Amino acid sequence: MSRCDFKVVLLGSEHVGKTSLVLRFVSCRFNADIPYQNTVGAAFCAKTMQSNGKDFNVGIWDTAGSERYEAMTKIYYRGAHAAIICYEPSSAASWTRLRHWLQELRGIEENCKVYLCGTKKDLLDGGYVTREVPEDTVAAYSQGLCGHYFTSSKTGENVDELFQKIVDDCAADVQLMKNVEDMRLQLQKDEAAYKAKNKDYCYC
Ligand SMILES: Nc1nc2c(ncn2[C@@H]2O[C@H](COP(=O)(O)OP(=O)(O)O)[C@@H](O)[C@H]2O)c(=O)[nH]1
Ligand SMILES: [Mg+2]
Repeated sequence: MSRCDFKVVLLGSEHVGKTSLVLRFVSCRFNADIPYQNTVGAAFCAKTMQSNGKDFNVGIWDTAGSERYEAMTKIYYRGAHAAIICYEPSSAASWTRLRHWLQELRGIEENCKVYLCGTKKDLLDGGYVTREVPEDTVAAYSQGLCGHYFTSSKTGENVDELFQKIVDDCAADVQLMKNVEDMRLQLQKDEAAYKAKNKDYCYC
C-alpha cells in the first residue's frame, strides 16, 4: 500500500496552530520554543491508522493560512476526503475567516467531510487568553458538519480523538471504501505489470 487511502486537509488562518496540530499528531511533539515559521504553500505527511481492525494510510496536507498563498492552497482541496478547519477560540477574526474556508472548500469538494477544530485549549484552560467565540455559536455552526473538537497541541488533548474520528468516518463511508478498494486493486495490478515488464531487463 503505497498511496494514501484518505486525504485530509488542514485549513484556517495563519497562526491558529495547524502545523502544530499535525506535528503533535504525527510525531507526538510540540515545539513551543521554535520561532514561528509560516508554512509555504502546503506541507505533506502521512501516517498509518487503524479503524475496525484495518490499516489505512492517511495523507495530511497542512496548508498555509496566509492570503498570500490562497490561490495555491485551493489546489490542495481537490480530492480531499476530510478537512479540519481550525480557529482559535480567543480570536474572533479566526472564526470569521473560518466561514470563508468552508465556502471555498465546498466550492471545490462538495462532499468533503468537515470537522471544526478550536485550537490551543491549554491557553484558554490556563486563563492565559479569553474566549472571543461563544461556545453556543460554535455548537450551532457545527450542526450539519461532521464534528467539533477543542484541542491542545501542547498537551495533546483531543488530538488523537479528532484524527481517529475522521478515519472511522471515512472507513464507514461505503462509497469511499469502494474507491479505496478499487484503487488498491489497481495499484496491485500496476505493480505486477511493472515487475513482469522489468523482469526482461534483469541480468542478475
Ligand atoms: N500554547 C499553545 N500554543 C500553540 C498551540 N498550537 C500552536 N501553538 C503556537 O501557536 C503558534 C502558531 O502555530 P502554528 O502551528 O505554526 O500555526 P499555523 O500558522 O496555523 O500553522 C506557534 O507559536 C505555536 O507554538 C497549542 O495547542 N498551545
Ligand atoms: Mg503552518
